[in-house]
Amino acid sequence: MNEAAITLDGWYCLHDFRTMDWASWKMVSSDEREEATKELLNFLEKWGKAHDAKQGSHAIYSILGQKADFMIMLLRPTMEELNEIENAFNKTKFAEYTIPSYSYVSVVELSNYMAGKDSNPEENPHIQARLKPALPESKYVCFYPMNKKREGNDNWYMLSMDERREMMRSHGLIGRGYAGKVKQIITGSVGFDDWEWGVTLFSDDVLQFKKLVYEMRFDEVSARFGEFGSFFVGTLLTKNKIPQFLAV
Ligand code: 76R
Repeated sequence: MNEAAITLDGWYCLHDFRTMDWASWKMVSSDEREEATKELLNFLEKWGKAHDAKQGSHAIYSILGQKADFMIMLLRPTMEELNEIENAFNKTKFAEYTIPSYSYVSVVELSNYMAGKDSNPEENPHIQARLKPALPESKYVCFYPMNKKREGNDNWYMLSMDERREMMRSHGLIGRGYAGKVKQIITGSVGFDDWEWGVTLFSDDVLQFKKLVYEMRFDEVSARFGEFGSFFVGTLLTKNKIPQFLAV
């Protein structure tokens, strides 16, 4: 019997990681830099309108370490919109001074492991808010892609629904211990990108990422089945902070 978990899928998601080409950025005139910065801020203005109209959400984080300098996380109701935004952004003067370093394509996902049976998700405002989330303005972000293992006796996809549900229950309990400290958005990417899920965590206390991910490593579902890609961690870049971030 096919026991695939049933997913609810919400807004489409693009994580766009860029490195700044500071050498080129420094070489142009301050007028040109100002114009390029304005272009970026205009984009944010436009994205802000989509956010206000509840037609999407976005966040920009300055990424620590050499994997990238900043990340734009974008949510939209359709993949076409993400594609349009990506293309428009790539055509800006500002984008000429950025070098793509990583990207991730996925869709906000809730699975039915813990779902109550009686409610209609279309009419449940709590579920709708999770499927179409307004990204929090948390001080820190942590992003990584992950898989569930398919290897010998550790094959997640060969387990029964009941076995998986039991493990997800324990997973959820650990997660709930971080309620109010860490907000997580799970995005599914089977068929869209190289891993099966993207995990995006938000917190005002960066240490909570380490504590949560570490605690989960001891839980069966992560210990036996979790396979992880690169981790990215960064700090919030609000619109006000962008001129300072770009100042040379
Ligand atoms: O949706 C729910 O809140 C119900 C419980 C729940 C599910 C179904 C839940 C809770 N998660 C679910 C699904 Mn999760 N989660 C991760 C990671 O680093 C690691 O070891 C794993 C990365 C973290 C940190 C995390 C946090 N979760 C999933 C899935 C899909 C699995 C599938 O379908 O097979 C993945 C890949 C995944 C991974 N999870 C929570 C959290 C937290 C903090 C919670 C509690 C949320 C809350 O109660 O508010």
